[in-house]
Amino acid sequence: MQVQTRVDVFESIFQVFLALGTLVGVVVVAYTLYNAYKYRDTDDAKADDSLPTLGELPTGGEGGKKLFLSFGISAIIVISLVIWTYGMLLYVEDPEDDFEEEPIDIEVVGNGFAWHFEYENGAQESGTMTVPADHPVAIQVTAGDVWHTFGITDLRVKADAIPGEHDETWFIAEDAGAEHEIECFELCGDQHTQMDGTVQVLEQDEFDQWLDERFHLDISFEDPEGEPINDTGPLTLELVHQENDEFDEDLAYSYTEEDFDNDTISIEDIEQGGEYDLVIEFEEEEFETIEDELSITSPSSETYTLGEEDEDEEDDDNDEDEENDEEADDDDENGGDDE
Ligand SMILES: [Cu+2]
Repeated sequence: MQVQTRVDVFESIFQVFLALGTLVGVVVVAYTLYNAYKYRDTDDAKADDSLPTLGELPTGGEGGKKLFLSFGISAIIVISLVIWTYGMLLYVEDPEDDFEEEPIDIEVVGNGFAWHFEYENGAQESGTMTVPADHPVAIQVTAGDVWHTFGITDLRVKADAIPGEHDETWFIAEDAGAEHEIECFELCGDQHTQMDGTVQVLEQDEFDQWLDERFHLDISFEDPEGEPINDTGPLTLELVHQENDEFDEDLAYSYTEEDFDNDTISIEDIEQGGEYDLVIEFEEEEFETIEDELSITSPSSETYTLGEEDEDEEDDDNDEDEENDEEADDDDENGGDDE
């Protein structure tokens, strides 16, 4: 059996309610018009025994049979609707048993008027959520700052994003190549209307390839003048996941100068994102050993300067600057409160 998407479920609930509502409406209006015509004011009206008189309690005719029938049919319709709709909503709430494939887990974080997505393997994206077509996607929605609500109207998705809580929901995007708009459905601040994004739907094999390329890392070297270095002599490059012990596989990789191609070591083996320790040791040349921490969550390249100053220190300086900026902002806010 084809798995029902949220769109299918809500579409069929809407269609059934529309059809039944129309049917009931037509019957009620038609019967009203029929009676209005039947009991219209004519000269021979006094001859009709069944004509209701003012102040009389209607029996519904035929000893209450009609009344019983109409109440009975209404009750059956309403009760069946409630049971059927409740069944559909139970499916929407917890469809996992009906899925043929394991859903893809994605954590969704609303923060600073933007949406961020983290995949099971540690890959991260912002703004664009890439998913495979026809495959269930389970999302865990949270927020980093204030209350937001994650919504994809096309796919009938809406989930509260609340700091410290994870709201779980799911969807299936059926059309490969389609793009669906993501919006924030909670008035969250002055940039609320710009808090949007896109769901990009890929074919399953395109998605697998996309996910595989998340952790491609290019490492190259340059001299202090910025000229590429293509002859470093023998070297060993070790890349180890900082939480290596927590994974079944060994997430430690090593390379040598033989892996250089066009002055670059292209690392394509990584399948788990996260924080990695990088150590590069040079055997012959007088270059200093490079030690770095890399956060590998999307395709990236690193260039290390060999010789005098290394790029590490520059990076650290930048980080500090950012922190100082944030502190400055905080001070501003506090100042505002005091006034
Ligand atoms: Cu928001």
